[in-house]
Amino acid sequence: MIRVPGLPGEERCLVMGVVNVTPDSFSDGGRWFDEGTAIRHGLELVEQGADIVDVGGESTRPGAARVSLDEELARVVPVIRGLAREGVAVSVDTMRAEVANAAVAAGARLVNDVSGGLADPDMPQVVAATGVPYVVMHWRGHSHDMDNRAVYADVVTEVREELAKRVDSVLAEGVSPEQIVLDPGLGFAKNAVHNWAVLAGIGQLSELGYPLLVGASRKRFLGRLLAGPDGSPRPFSRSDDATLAVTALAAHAGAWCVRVHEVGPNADAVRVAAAWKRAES
Ligand code: PMM
Repeated sequence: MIRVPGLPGEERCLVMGVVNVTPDSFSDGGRWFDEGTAIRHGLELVEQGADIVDVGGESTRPGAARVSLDEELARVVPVIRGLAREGVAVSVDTMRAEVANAAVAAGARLVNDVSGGLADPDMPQVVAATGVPYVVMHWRGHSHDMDNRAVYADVVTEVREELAKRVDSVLAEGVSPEQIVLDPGLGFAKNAVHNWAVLAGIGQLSELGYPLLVGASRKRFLGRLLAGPDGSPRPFSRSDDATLAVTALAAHAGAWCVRVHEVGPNADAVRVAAAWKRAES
């Protein structure tokens, strides 16, 4: 099992808490936008049981436009430095090599790249040089048109093949196999049917031989599943219990880490899944 330096070596699924330093993120945009609030929120997440705090400065919600490099750096670096100083295992959620580099220099211990190295050709080499764990997510293009790319004949097979290609590519750029974590990218160029198929296919994706990260928290497919009688999706703020159910099932299916907004109950859920698994063996 891959280790983020400084984490306890528990045999359970890890919990990554989300701090979006953005005015417009998927479900928490604007809430942690100033530096002090973002750092305080990150520390709260650790108190609630987060093993890793994921700091992002660019929204990836469907349709989102990109922010400039300078803006992204200004958003994330001070927050990462502040949290790292407190001993928090921080990951940086970025598609940009320069941001990843600055983040690691500021104390980040993991790079979470939703584009899996596709958005910035320099990313794999930068990650290789830092030696930190690298989340390679399945991605087919930027948020402004990713919904148009949600076309598959067999989503699990295609996600698996596309991730395998990304792995080959980042390995060729010098990333070591021990650094790699894979993520099927729920909601990224995937509709609800695709997301459920991918979750049910966690076992097949695990066969690639790398730890898996799952990011279902507050995503649109959960709101749609829980739609009211009139068909209107459940708002993000009331889909956290559904996230919890996905966490328990994903952890039991062998996920290495879940990325969530509401840490406390998810930290409980991964312990339940671990106890269940232990009793099975
Ligand atoms: N989802 C979002 C952002 N970053 N990173 C990984 N590795 N996996 C994800 O599924 C993922 C991510 C979008 O969600 P948010 O806007 O609520 O943070």
